[in-house]
Amino acid sequence: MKRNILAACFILMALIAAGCGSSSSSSTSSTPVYTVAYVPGTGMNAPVQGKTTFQLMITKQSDGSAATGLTPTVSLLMHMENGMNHATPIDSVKESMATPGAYDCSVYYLMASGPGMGTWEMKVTVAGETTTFNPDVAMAMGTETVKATLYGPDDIVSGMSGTSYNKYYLFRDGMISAAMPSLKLFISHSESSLMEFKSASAGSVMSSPTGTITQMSVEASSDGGTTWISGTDNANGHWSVPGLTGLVSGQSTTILVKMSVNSQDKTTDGKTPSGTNEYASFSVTPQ
Ligand SMILES: [Cu+2]
Repeated sequence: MKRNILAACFILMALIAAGCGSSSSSSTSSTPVYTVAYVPGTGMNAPVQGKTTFQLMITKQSDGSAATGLTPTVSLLMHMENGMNHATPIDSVKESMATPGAYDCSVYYLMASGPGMGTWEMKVTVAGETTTFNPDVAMAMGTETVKATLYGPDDIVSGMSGTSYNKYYLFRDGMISAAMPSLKLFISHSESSLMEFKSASAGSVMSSPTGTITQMSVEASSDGGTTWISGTDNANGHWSVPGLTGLVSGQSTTILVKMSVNSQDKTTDGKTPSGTNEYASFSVTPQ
């Protein structure tokens, strides 16, 4: 009896979470086996433009028990009010080590949702069953830079509407501390006019334009470009630049970031490096 009450409470909590700023619907040919609940973070961890983590809670419809050992996939598409659609970089979807039936997701939202902007559509597919949610994503607040773009002639794609670029998006990948000043970035290459993203690290294979990344470097400067420190490729688009100097806890500062891919220096305007187009600027406030 106690167990049933607990299970009922759990389902109710999951339903509340799923109803929080999102709607869900399932599409399956036969009776669904699983219930998927979207559990966004709250407070400091609420969904926001830039890096966002959240959980999916998956239970079995038969008895409401936690569904473990699954490999759910997540896709995100923004329906813009101007009629355009685009995806956003997804880093990982992993089963939680702590909570049975929970799956930890890490994504990088290009844009906030809302009036004048558009709606995010998230499809979660598990064992052939797809559940759709509409996550609310807040605008980034304060002075922190959440993302920047760098690109170059190698990223030109020619389409029906003329020449455009498949740019590299550099996202802040967590906090920076004054005591351990390491700038963390997640770098993703946009493909197919923002309908797809590929994490950018040595060995990554791009599809538009086609090619493998055989050389990539990321450098950062915290002294206005006098000293540049080489970053470390931590694979799957994750980069870190340790040992930045002069950072003070609680004091906003600008960190410049340079990047080259396959020996081409990427710039803020896609043109040949000359002066201030050579680096992206990240306004950061160390902890
Ligand atoms: Cu958008």
